[in-house]
Amino acid sequence: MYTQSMDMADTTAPAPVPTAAPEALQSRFDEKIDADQKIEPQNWMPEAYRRTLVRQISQHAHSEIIGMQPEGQWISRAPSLKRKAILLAKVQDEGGHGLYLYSAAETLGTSRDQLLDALHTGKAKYSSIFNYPTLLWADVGVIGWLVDGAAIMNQVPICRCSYGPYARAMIRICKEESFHQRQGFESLMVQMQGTPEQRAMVQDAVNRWWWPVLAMFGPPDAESSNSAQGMRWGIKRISNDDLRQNFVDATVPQAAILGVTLPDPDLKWNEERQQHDYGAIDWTEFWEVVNGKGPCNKERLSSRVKAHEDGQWVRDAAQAYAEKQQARLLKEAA
Ligand code: BYC
Repeated sequence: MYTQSMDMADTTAPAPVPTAAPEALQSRFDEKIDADQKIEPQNWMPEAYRRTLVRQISQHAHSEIIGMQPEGQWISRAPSLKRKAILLAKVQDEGGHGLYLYSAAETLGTSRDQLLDALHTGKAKYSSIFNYPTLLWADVGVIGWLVDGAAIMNQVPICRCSYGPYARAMIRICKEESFHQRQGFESLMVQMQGTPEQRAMVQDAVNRWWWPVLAMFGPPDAESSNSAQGMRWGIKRISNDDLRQNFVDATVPQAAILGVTLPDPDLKWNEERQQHDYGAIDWTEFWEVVNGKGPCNKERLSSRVKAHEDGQWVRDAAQAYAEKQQARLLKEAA
C-alpha cells in the first residue's frame, strides 16, 4: 500500500516531452505550491525542487536504516522477553520507514542502487545522532524518549510536505514514531522506579544524549543553507530553531515526571517569551560528526556496507526468480 511504484518513472524510457512552454510549466507549479496543492511524480517540477527532495528524502531514508544499528545492538541483550519483542518491532519499523522513503525518492527518477551507492561511498549524509554509541540499556529508552521525540517534532510537519509521495509516507511513519517514543518513556519510567544504580544509569544516558539530540534539528536558522528555499517550496514547514524550541518546551515537563535532570544549567522558563531558555549548543562538535569524525561514523558505515554485501545472495536469488518468471510468461504468450 505504501509503495509508490505505480507512480515510478520508467528510467529506461525517453523522458516525456513537456507539452507546454517552460514559463507556463513553472507558473503552473508555482500556483500549485501557493495553493498548497500536492506535486505528484507525473507533474512537471523544477530540477532544483527535484534535487532538493532527493537529497532530503534519501538522507532521511539513510538515517532510518543506519538508525537501526545503535538500538539493534541491544536486541540480544534486552533484559526481558517483553523488552526484546518491543525492541525487535521498533527496529523492524525503522527498516520499514527506510523502505517507504527510498520508494518515495525513487519516484523522483533516482534508482535505489544510486541512493545506496551514495550512502555506502560516504557521499550522502544521514542524521548526526546515529554516530553516538549506546553504552547502556538505559540508552535504548533514552533514544525512544528523546531521539524519537525529536523525530516526531521534526516529522509531523513533513506530513504536509508539498511532494505527495513524501507526505503520504510520513503519515504512516509518524504513527509508528509515536509508539516508539512512548515505549522509550515507559521503559525509562520502570527503570527510574528501580535501584539507585538503575536510576543513575538513566541519568547518565540522558546526560550523554541531550545535547546531540538538540543538535539533531540542524544548524541555527541563520546558518541553515537550505531552509529559505525549502520553506518557499512547502517542503519544510517549521524552521530548525522553532522545532528545537518546541522540543525543549515539550520535554522539560516529561523530564520532571521521570525524575531526571536535563544537563543544562542555563535551562529555565522565560516568563516573557513563555518558552524555555536553554544553553549554547556545541556546533563545532555537530559539524565534526556530520563530516565523519563522530564517535561511531566509521563503525556505522562499515557495518552498513557489510550488511549490504552479505545480502547480495538474496538480491541474486530474487533476480534469478524474476527472470525465470518472465521467461515462463513469454513462453506461455508465444
Ligand atoms: N545530521 O540547511 P539545513 C529517525 C545538514 S531518523 C546530519 O538546515 P535542511 C530515527 C543538512 O543536510 C531522523 N546532517 O538543511 C531513526 C545540510 O547539508 P546538505 C532523520 C544534518 O535539509 C531510527 C546542512 O546540514 N530525520 O528519526 O533544510 C531510530 C545544512 O542544514 C543534520 C530526517 O531526516 C543532522 N542532524 O534541514 C530513531 C527528517 N541537520 O544536505 C529515530 C527529514 C542538518 O545541504 N529531514 N544537516 O549537504 C529534515 O527535516 C531536514 O533535512 C533537516 C535539515 C532538518 C534534517
